Amino acid sequence: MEITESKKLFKRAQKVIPGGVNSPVRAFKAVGGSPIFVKSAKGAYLYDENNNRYIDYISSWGPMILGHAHPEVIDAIRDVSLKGTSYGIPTQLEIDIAELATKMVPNIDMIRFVNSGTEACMSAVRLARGFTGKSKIIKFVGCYHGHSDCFLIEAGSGALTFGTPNSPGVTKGTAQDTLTAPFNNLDAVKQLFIENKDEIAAVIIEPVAGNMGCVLPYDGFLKELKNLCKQNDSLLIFDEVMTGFRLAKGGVQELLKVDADIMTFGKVIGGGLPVGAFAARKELMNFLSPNGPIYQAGTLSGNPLAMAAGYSTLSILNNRPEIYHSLEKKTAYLHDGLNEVLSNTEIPFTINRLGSMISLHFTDSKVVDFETSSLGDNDLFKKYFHGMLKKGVYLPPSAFESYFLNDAISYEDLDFTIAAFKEVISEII
Ligand code: KE4
Repeated sequence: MEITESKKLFKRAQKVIPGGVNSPVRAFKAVGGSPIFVKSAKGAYLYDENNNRYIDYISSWGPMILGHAHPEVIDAIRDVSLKGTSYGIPTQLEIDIAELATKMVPNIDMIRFVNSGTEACMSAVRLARGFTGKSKIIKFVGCYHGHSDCFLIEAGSGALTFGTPNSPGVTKGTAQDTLTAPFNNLDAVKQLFIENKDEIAAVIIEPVAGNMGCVLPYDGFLKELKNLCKQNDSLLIFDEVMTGFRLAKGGVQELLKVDADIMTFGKVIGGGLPVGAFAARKELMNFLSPNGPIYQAGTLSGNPLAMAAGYSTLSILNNRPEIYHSLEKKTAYLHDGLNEVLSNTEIPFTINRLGSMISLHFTDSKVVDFETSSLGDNDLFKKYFHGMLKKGVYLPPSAFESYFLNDAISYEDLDFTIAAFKEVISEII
């Protein structure tokens, strides 16, 4: 498979864009090699600059749940664009999507739109800190909530287990207010509440994690977290940027029947345009400016094009909930196919899956947190990734990512993927 045009573009890009990309994971640093450059996409397929076709298993890291260039979404964007692209003045569209989102997601009365998942999570933490008057937050190792300073913290070695920056530019002052615990480890969270009594504003979690591969919460873990927050007058923030509107209409709160205090969204809610959002009961949301004292703002928040793409996507999902069942069945079919291929080899593996999120880990350990996710054979993953890419299957270019199926993927595409996987594995062993 020739990717000469992408290689030329990557060289050009690196002269004027740091690393040649506008988001690091795209540069293929975790898997090596030169990234492909996409010229167009339609349905389940990506087309690179050499016109190679790939079945897409990242769906733009989640947003394209309906598939690329869905006609109804494109029409909605086109229709709105003819009336102008941004006003910085309220529009009916913002009300329409806010009413729809608060109808689809349980346990929220109000929602504020922003422009990315990072902005949504950053604003949710400020809302929790402002509402509780407390400073510290607990996050989980391996969970990613965007690139706001307070999240770029890794497990500290300090006795108080507060974090240390995992990026230059993040100050020690910021890090001391972020505590970290291993995912699925309730005792560690209990200990943090004891050591930081009355100081913790919120616990923020990806309720089904997608940034260490797909990692599921233990039964009862999320409910216990909610109880701990309640007992300590802290708030529970579900970062549903990945899971929101993907795992169910109402996200993890609907699927796993557990309530949080603040929900954050991104990806699907924007239908492929830059949208994030955070939502809660009105008692909390009315603390936000201009009604309340907690400031949060954005020039392009509620942008009409983005609202049109999001509203069209959510409307289709709301009116056709059978899409979720279809995605679940297709992902289970893929799971079975990958399992079948690997079960006939000596290769250790674990497959984690929930709904249309799935990840393959080359370890025989159960993958339940970042530590166990790190046990995967990364060299083997790189060979797997490039082997599949050459056969026209585009997987996430990192072992620490979830795959995201879109509803345009057909069973023929899944059979093609499983057959390609069988060939790649036989070439590797
Ligand atoms: P954005 O700022 O990238 O829109 O959202 C940040 C974010 C917040 N919360 C969760 C659970 C997320 O997964 C993300 C972003 N996800 C990554 C994929 N692991 C986006 C891909 C990228 O960084 O390019």
